[in-house]
Amino acid sequence: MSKLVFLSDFVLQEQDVSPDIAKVLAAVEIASKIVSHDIRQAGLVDHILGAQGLDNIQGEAQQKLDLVADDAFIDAFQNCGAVCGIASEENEDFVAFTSDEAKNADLIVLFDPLDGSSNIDVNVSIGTIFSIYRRVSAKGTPATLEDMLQPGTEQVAAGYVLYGSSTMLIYAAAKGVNGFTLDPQSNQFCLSHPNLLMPSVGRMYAMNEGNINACDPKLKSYLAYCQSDENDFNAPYSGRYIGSLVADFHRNLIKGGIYIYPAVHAHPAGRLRLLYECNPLAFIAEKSGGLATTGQERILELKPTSLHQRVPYFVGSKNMVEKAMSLLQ
Ligand code: AHM
Ligand code: MG
Repeated sequence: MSKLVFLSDFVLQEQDVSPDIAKVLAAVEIASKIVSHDIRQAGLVDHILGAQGLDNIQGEAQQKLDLVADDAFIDAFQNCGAVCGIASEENEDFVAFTSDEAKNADLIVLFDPLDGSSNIDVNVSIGTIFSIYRRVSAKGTPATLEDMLQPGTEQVAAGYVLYGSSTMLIYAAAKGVNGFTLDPQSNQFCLSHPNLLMPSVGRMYAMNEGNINACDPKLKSYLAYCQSDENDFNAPYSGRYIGSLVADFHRNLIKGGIYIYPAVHAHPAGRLRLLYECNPLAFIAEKSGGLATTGQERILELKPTSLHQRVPYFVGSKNMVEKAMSLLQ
């Protein structure tokens, strides 16, 4: 059997990652192992399953595990020595860390601590999504809102942890995308999916089709194309919608496919958050050869206007996203 390559060794030796990015990845490792462990015990211990009784800033019911994950990641970033501030989907405002070490740090992390939280109680895959930027404010001062509202093109790295049938960490940086699987025996993330490339077309489409009458009617032509014999495979694609973006995205990254969350009546600007969900996955998509747009514009070029901004989202295999866009014109 070939030697296992741990994430901690990989980032230092093969990816030429700066020491501060390595510290953030170490923080992601620590927090995601805590969350992964908690998820594996869900149902057996009290503090894991169910709603905790309050809504988050977006008016969505917070689950207990949303908060467990949020605390674990904030603690890890705060203590890693490389991050001056964070913003999380679960908190109304960003947090500028106050220690001298943090004020002198260079990195910002934006994250969704637990994506797909409506799936927590039903044992379906969920994940953590994160995005890393360099600050634009001066070192030695507290992080600012401007640091948080940078376009996705400024991301230095991004990734996600998928708590699925195994726990995986996907990490994308300038040189490409690599996947690591948490080995339960050693409790280490080990390189399992080197140099991931998203197929340019796949046989699967993911959209909440319950929304079909609540969105742009032109989308019906794209779904009809997916369901027809007239597409790239001359056979209907398969519909696959998990309802955890990170899990739907991961399947499409490996097998090829498209994920769509358009503007709908209930969410006129789209449902997914630009900073915590769309930008990091757009970065990973592009680094692996895929594409992410609003249906009109490239996601990574949007200039964020607020922390919890939502956008319509088309992400996945390049040819499929381009085809969907062509039918929306
Ligand atoms: P969350 O971050 O609160 O879990 O919300 C985002 C989730 C995505 O993971 C998922 O694709 C989508 O919302 C599901 O929405 P819907 O239930 O409207 O289909
Ligand atoms: Mg989410």
